[in-house]
Amino acid sequence: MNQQWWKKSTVYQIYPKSFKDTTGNGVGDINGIIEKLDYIKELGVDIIWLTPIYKSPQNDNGYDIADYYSIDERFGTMDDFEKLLEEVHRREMKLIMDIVVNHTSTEHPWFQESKSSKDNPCRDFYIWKKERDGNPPTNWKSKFGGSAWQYDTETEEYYLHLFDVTQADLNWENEEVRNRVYEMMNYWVDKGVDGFRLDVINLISKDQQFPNDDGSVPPGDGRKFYTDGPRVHEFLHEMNQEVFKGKETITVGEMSSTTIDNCVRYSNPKNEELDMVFSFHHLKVDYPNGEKWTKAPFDFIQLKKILSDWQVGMYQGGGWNALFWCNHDQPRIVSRFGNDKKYHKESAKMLGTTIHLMQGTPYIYQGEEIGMTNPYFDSIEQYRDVESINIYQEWLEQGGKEEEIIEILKEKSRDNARTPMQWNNEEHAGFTTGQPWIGLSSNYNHINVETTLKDKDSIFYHYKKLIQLRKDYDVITDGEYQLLLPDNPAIFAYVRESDNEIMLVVNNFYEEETTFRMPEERKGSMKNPNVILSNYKDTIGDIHSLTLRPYESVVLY
Ligand code: TEU
Repeated sequence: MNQQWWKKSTVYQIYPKSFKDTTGNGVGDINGIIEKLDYIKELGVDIIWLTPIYKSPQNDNGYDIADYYSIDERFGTMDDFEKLLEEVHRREMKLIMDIVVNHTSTEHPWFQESKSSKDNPCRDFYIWKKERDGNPPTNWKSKFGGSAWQYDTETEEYYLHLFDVTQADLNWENEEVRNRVYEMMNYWVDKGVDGFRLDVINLISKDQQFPNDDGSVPPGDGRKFYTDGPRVHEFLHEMNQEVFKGKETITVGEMSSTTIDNCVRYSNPKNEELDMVFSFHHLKVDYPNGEKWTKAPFDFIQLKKILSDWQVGMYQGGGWNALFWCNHDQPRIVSRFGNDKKYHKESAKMLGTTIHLMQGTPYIYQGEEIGMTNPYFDSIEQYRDVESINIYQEWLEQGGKEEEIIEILKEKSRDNARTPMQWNNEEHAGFTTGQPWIGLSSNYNHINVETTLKDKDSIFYHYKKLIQLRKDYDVITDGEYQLLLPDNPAIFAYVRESDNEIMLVVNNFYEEETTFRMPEERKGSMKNPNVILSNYKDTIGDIHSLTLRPYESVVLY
């Protein structure tokens, strides 16, 4: 098998808690996934990524692992998992696990030991520090609000938690920690899993000086002292040698606030670190001045620039991108950069086309393929996510109005992605026969899998074509990328080109009709191209002047 078999593959992300419940307890489970494997196969994807299903108190929906070696009973048993793996393989798909090794749950036995006394052999598995002049060791902020340090009254020191207070950061400087992590990963590889998505993996190496983040305006949150930190490449190379080398695994690192240069290093095969990376800059174009908790339109020119810079930078450096709009932390893309009402279908397809025909490996998040939308929850009681609940409380404490934060959560909350998968138009969209752990969007009567599969013109079949195009046209995987009309305020157009192939992708990101005109220097580069994909029944005009209706998307080859 080709070593880089995943270059022509597409990944489907499952958030088990919201996928399919078979027990009636309102929480999705492994057997629910098994039940729906034929549906996933029908889409044409090659790889399934499962978000964490290990034993966990679920304070952050499984990203707080209490035992890396067992399956949380809410999701099923190890036998169920093994059955799932077998069924996935039987359908000639692959399965990758989500591994969270920047931190563990504070319920993990390592942490319990570590916390028990200063001379416990596991003390150094985590990052413990003394107070500094009556304050926490540094002024770093937790990503979920408040200080990143928590005081422990018994041993009179603070431990670091970049995320929730129940997610303690592991000390990667400790060799024993690293060895235990690799050993655990090998356990899953030996079981037959095909790879890993590595949670916030570029945060594992902290600046050992632990400096305060002062001097910038507004003051920093500390991220510069642990993002792509001093030893991160060394640690990932070591992990590669210990776990992945010589195997046909696929690895994707989730990279918080990273840079192109670092991502080239992480994913260029020569360095033997990871296979590909998720970066998030393109999903911050609606965070004015870096602020997530505000309502703002997205900056379209910036969106084009960021995606294009990554395309070019990674191509030139020999790195590899993971391509995505959606995951369990992001609002639904059709509600965010599309139009989830009047142009639901058109805009969902247009967005799919824009991202899938770039260079990299595309990821589809459950429900994206049917155009699931944000649910627009309007009361805090409907939210479940620790991040949303924390920001709501912080907002009120600081004198903000409740209506304001609710309006912001409707757009930005991670729960927007976590509502149950919409299978049909029966009660709770066929997700559960019980009470779902989180509410559903009211639009499941018409946006659901059953309806989508009956409609040959649905978003689902458009995604299916995109997946197939990547297999059929080498230029999608190998060609160079060039952005056209960078300053055009409505059109996202790019060319993919190799020695003997050329593909033009033209997308209207807005509701108003507009015209794509081929830039002078590009005229004549394509002879008699054919439309190979579109989201309208016909095309108006030709390659030199193309009329684009609302959210129209045309691919010429
Ligand atoms: O997310 C890491 C991350 O940095 C974000 O996408 C995060 O959700 C965002 O900054 C919040 O505003 C990963 C997981 O995907 C996420 O679900 C976990 O909560 C987080 O790590 C901690 O493990």
